[in-house]
Amino acid sequence: MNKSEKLFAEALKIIPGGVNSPVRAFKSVSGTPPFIVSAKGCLLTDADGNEYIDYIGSWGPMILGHAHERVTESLIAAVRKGVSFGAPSPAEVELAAEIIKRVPSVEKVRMVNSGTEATMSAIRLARAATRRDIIVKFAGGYHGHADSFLIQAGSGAVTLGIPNSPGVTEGVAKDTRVSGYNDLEAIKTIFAREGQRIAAVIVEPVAGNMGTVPPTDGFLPGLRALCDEYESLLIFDEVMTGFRVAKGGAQELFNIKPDLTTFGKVIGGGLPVGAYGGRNELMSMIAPEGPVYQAGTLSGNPLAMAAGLATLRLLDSAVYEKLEKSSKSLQDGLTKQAESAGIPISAQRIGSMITVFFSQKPVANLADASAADHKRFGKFFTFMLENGVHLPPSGYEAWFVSTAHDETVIGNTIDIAGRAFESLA
Ligand code: KE4
Repeated sequence: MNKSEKLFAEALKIIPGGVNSPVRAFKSVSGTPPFIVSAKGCLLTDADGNEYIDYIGSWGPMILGHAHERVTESLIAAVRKGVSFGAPSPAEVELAAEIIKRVPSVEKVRMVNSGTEATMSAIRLARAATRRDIIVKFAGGYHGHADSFLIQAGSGAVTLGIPNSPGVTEGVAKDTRVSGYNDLEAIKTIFAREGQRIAAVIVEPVAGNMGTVPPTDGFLPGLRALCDEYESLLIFDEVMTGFRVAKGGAQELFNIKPDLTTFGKVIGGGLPVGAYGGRNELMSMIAPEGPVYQAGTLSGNPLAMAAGLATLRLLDSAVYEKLEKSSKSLQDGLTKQAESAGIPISAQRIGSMITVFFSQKPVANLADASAADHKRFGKFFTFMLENGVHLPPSGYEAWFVSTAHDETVIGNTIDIAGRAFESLA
């Protein structure tokens, strides 16, 4: 047994599934997850000294690559000043201002400790503001593991085949409706039937948890119009897309103004973080300004604020131009290699979020994503890992390109993928 295998055997005895988040367990691909001991730039190093080009990117946060000098310096400086005060600190105000500067629909923002906390708080606020109970989500949409969302959920839930988790009570599930992503007619039917009871629609403006699935033209504007018509709130879950797909997130890219937005990942630069925000009239309902209670011991933690600030402040337009170029060349290269190997794929991308579906046709929703060949993805994943490229270990996830993935790294990835596709032919 190598070191990762020994560590996994040990972990399996004392941690559920040997991991602290299910999707890391390689359940839908074969083999033992490498235990990572360090990372720099676009490279991961495991306990046995193997190096991998990393496309997990910590599931989104590492847009500047791992251990970026400026982020590391900010973090070390913050650590030296003490790690948590339980009192307001200047960095919280600075990060709130940075988010608001980039996202015009957000006038006030509250920091929390994860994307899950952000989305569960946003729907509590939406229910309070509208005095309605029903939340509409989309099949394959993943908004963290709060009860209301574990109904036909994506990411690890769909990967493990438990999109509807045990432990979620009928009482909770009854207030969640699930519609089809990119299917405007379906959600119009739900609204026609019970629109007066719908507090909010929560949507990933670019789905990233059933693989990368862009919104079709008209889908997001259609959701905006429906919410306006029935006075429901539109929540953009930008935990993954926020500051990832554009400087102002997906709402800038698609020019849609949601009522509430949730954030995570990039705004913490790899430290535990989440946030939710919107117009003042809504956010002023949050305690202690208003009656909607939400709290957190480590919310606004100085370390997460320092890493998030350092990251956001480096994300200028030039970074997004660079990411667009490198991610497009990866997408084009993968498509060409698969074509020459005679392997049908749909390489789908928005910005630096990309997914290769082993599918004859484009993937527009969860049914399409589920119909893709996930066994073939498993084989592809294993070939890539054995040849030094660590993809997310599920066909239902987005790969992330960082500014540290330079032309040479992208070229190497494409070459290895070419051999991987050949091995599948
Ligand atoms: P966290 O609670 O994991 O910080 O955020 C939940 C969440 C909410 N909304 C969106 C759009 C998300 O993508 C996520 C979390 N993303 C997954 C990756 N697909 C986290 C990976 C994991 O669960 O380990």
